[in-house]
Amino acid sequence: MSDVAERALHTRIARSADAIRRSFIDNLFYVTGRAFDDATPQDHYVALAFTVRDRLLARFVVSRDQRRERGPAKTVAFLSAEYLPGPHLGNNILTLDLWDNTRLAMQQLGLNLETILDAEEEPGLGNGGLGRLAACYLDSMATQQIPAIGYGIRYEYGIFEQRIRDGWQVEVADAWLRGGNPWELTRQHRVQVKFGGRVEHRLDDGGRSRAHWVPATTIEGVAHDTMIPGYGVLNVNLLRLWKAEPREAFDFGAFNTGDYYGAVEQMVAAQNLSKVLYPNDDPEVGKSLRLRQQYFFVSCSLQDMIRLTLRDFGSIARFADRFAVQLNDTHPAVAVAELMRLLVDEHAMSWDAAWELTQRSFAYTNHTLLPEALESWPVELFASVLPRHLEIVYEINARHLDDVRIRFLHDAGRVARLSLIDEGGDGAPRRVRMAHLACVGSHSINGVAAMHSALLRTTVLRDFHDLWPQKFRNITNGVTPRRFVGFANRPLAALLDEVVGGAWLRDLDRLRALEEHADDPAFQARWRDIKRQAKVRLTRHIAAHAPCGTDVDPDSLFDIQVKRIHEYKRQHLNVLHILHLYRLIKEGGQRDLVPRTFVFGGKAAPGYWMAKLIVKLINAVAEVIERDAQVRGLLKVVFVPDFSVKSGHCIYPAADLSEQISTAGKEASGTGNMKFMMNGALTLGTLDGANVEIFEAVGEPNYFAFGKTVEQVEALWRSGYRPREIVERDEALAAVLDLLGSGVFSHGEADRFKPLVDNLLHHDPFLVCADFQDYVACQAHAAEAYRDGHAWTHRSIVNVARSGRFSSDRAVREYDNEVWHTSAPAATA
Ligand code: NBG
Repeated sequence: MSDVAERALHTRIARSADAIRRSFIDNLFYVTGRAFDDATPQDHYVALAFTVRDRLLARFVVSRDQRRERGPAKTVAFLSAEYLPGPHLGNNILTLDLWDNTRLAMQQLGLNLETILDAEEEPGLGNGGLGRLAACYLDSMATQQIPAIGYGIRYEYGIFEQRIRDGWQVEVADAWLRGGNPWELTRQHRVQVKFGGRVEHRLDDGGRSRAHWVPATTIEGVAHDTMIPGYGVLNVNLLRLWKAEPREAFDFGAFNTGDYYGAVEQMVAAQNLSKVLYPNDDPEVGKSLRLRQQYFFVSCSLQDMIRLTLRDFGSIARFADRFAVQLNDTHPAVAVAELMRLLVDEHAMSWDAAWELTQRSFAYTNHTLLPEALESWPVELFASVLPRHLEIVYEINARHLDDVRIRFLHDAGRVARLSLIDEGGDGAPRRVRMAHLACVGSHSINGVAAMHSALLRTTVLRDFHDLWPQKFRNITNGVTPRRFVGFANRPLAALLDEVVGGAWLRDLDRLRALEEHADDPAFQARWRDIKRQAKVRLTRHIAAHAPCGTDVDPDSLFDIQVKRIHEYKRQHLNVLHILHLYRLIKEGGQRDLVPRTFVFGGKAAPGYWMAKLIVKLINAVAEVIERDAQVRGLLKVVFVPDFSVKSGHCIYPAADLSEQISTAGKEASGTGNMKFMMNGALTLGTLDGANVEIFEAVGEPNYFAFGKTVEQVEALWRSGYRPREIVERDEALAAVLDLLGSGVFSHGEADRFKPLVDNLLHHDPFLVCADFQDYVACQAHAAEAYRDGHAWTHRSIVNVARSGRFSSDRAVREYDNEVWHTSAPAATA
């Protein structure tokens, strides 16, 4: 931060504990209307949020002024249907370097900062890793001084709140806005978005055919901005979320003809667009509304970018110099057609010039190989919502396939595979393939871990790779160390400050210097003490929130798996191992096991029945184990309800062992694996996604690897996989499946988990049976390793020391150097 700017900040708004205390008391009164003595923790939160926001605004204004002085800069427009930023208050206090003074100010008032932070409801505007990644990238772009706007949807209801009732997941609506949102600034200008209707083609004055879209409805987008400050720099970027509103509160036409309710209905329909986030992995989502949501936010965002381009450069031809548009998966892929429409139809640009600009602007990140997650829309639905866009998609496709035919003469199969339209057949409808649209419209295509990018090239995007190998690259995901270590694990952060110096939070590679201390007994003792503190903290959280949450032993091995519940992530493999240990104790009388606490957390999509059954299974096993005196002290299973960014803060730091056990080839990257690693957990995992790179970074014996590799998985499928045969050969597995089917975990109701057992015996699509034996052996090996405290601590330190490359700072710099080419200053640190 420059001196001048620093002074400007200080004069605008004071940062001392005194000043913070005074602002807090003012805000408590003027914002919440409460006298000090009547205020609740929620009121304290609001008052402190405004106090911090005032200081953030001061920085925002300075940052904006500086930017204006420098002139318009190329900006990243990050288009994402999901963001999981987590609670803002604590992170902003840390980022603005106000921690000590704020804590002191609260202390002086007899208040506890942690209790206040705990009152914040986080914006759950995403499902899982993809949305959290978007939030990590915003944090890192701000810190790396890459000008950026994150564009998305301001869902009124985010991801549901998960409660556990009788072991089952129950979904409760997430009314995160009910207490207001101190962090957002509502902007005045509104953007119009059209839907449905028809297209007319008329000749313009120059005799050129022009399309005129006559929509059935028009609604408006209202921008809500959240400031995203960089750490250790003045720069503040924006998260701009669109809320849908009716064009006019009433359709006066309808009102005048007496159709009052019709008019109100339209108003409600408009607001529905940004009402609720769709859960992913859900086979039954209401598709039409989702397509509308995607188009809505994309259109608002592109119109906003065009406005800014015209404001700053006076010419739309400069669009690609003003914005690098990153498509976070295919959810915003309709942007390719929308930008073409805006350029050609509304700004009278020629098709070729518009296409050149479009391809120069867009880049696409793919986040999954799972075929069911690759989006496509029935042509009929697409036509009814976006009639003009369908024409544009057809035109893009015709030109694209002409190129393909020239390159690959007489290869009809390839043409069909590369087409933006899946022709359906056998009764299946024709569909628009969104990943194809994204690939054709972008100059860069990347996967999210080395292995995933390699698989993309050889599987789902193989034909595109044949066509344009130069478009392809890998950019391995990363996570922000500010939130996940700096804020979530303050004792560890303090130790790191002391040992490697404070710069590690902006330059995570500096942690490498920790390795010098990895064998130092005094240092190790402090390391272990910090881990234990974190475990005690999690123990308290569990006692307050989890069923079966009492008497967790902080000295047991904390073995943790938190992530969305999905068969490919194989929480059930973890459960089978627990049942195996349970049997060893019950039947073999084994008492010398390393005491373990298995912690699970994660949401199942409301319509994904098998995932919900797995949640029930975990809770059922937890309950039986809880009641069984024979295993007490050795085994404990806990399901932490409502896994979120917020609960993650106390979960990641507490882990000894991080479970990353997806079937090889299924997890694109994973990012929880990185958060655990940064907090000193050892990974027990398959060679899948970014696990492979974690393994490369730490090597043996600092990682517990098991399971079939991608090649072995493929070979197994090719040779005809028969799980039953494996079960017949593996006594331990057979016994565990019997136990599961016996009714022991379902109050004698033997059929409860039968679908799960049958699925494993007859299909086992994620190779749980094939990996079971190796998993159990690897787990036993990890437990043995845990007995040696010195060696384990050494490994834990090595994991943290080598986590530098998993910082999202590294990831966004790669994007910038290879894809976006903004002129952000070179890395400082
Ligand atoms: C998820 C992958 C994860 C990955 C995140 C972020 C989707 C579609 N994909 O493995 O499953 O870490 O994206 O890239 O949500």
